[in-house]
Amino acid sequence: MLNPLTSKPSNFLTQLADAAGMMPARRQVSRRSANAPPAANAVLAEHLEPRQFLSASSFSVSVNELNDSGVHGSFKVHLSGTKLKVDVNLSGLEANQLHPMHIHGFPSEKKSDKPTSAYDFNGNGMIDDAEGEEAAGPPLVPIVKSSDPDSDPFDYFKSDSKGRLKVSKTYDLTEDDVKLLTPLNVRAFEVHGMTVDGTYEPEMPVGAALLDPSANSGHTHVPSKQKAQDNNDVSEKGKTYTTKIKALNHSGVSGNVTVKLDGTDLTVHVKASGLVPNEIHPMHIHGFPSDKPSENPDSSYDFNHNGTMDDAEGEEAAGPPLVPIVQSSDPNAKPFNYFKADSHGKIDVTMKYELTEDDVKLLKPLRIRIVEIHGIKENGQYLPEQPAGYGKLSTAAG
Ligand SMILES: [Cu+2]
Repeated sequence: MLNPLTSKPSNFLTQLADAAGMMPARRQVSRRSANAPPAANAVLAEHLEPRQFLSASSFSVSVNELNDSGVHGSFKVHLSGTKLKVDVNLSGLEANQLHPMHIHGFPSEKKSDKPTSAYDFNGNGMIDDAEGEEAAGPPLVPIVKSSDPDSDPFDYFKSDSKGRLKVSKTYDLTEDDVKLLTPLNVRAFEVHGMTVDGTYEPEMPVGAALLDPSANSGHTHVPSKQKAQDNNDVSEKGKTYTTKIKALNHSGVSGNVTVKLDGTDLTVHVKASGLVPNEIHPMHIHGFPSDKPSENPDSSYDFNHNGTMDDAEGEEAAGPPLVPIVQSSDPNAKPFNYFKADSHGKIDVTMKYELTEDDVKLLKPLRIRIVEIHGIKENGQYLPEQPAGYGKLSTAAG
């Protein structure tokens, strides 16, 4: 049986020795199949828990199609210290299109589930992106062209003219990122992007894989669909929800958001200040497709204990993005077309979105959802996805 914990003691000691200059540096190899007695490992693993980021682990898996995409291929990952090497080899993708890919997982270390029809909360016969995230968890590492995924999280790869995507890339992660990413064996890989009803939707899931099926049954936390389906009536007429934005991560951001849903028309007004000037600020309405109420992203979600509410931690609290607040009336077609703050760090926008009925079923009920504004500067570096502020929606008075 695979047990990545078995690799810890030897790698940890090797690295300690390396750091102390006692041994020549040597290539990190996977020791997934090492066969040490489990009892001894359990004890050692407990001692080594805080230093998990020093261990090496590797997984190599087949990617299975989602949403009848016809996508297939392989995903390999090797984590050694803070270096993450990924090798993706996919075919059957839509040609010449952007295909976002991520390693998904829960910062709390809850195991990723397979995005199966058990997660089809709006009953449309598809696994929508937010449904996939409720199963597999938020994106922990985006697979992008830049070797620093925190500063360029939307710099995704395109498929070639034959619908293939071959990527071999090494990322320099921070230790905080590695703490969120590990243990790798309970994580999942997902690839996105397909045409639905004539529109290319970059975020629609098309393939997925659990990194270690032997450590993960793939159905550990499937919620009941009942509550979500009870809320699937799309006929709501013109109720207005508001919230006051509270700063996260000492951003100094404040503001107000108004959201009105009228059938499938969603009107959003955001007025915010204290943002990083002239930078894009992703904004979303977050929530769980299962209709579990969003929780405030407070310090109890700081799973890597770095004093920062990281994006994935915020998503574990508030849920995946349900609707991105973008500069296009069709958010499924342009999910990364975010607004920029002006030179004074302000955003004041009103947008009307034409949602599908399927989207509305996922979005409702608004009173349990949270609006989040992202984008902060940390140590001189702009991080577009780190949370800058949030507010819980509630019904407007009067
Ligand atoms: Cu968001």
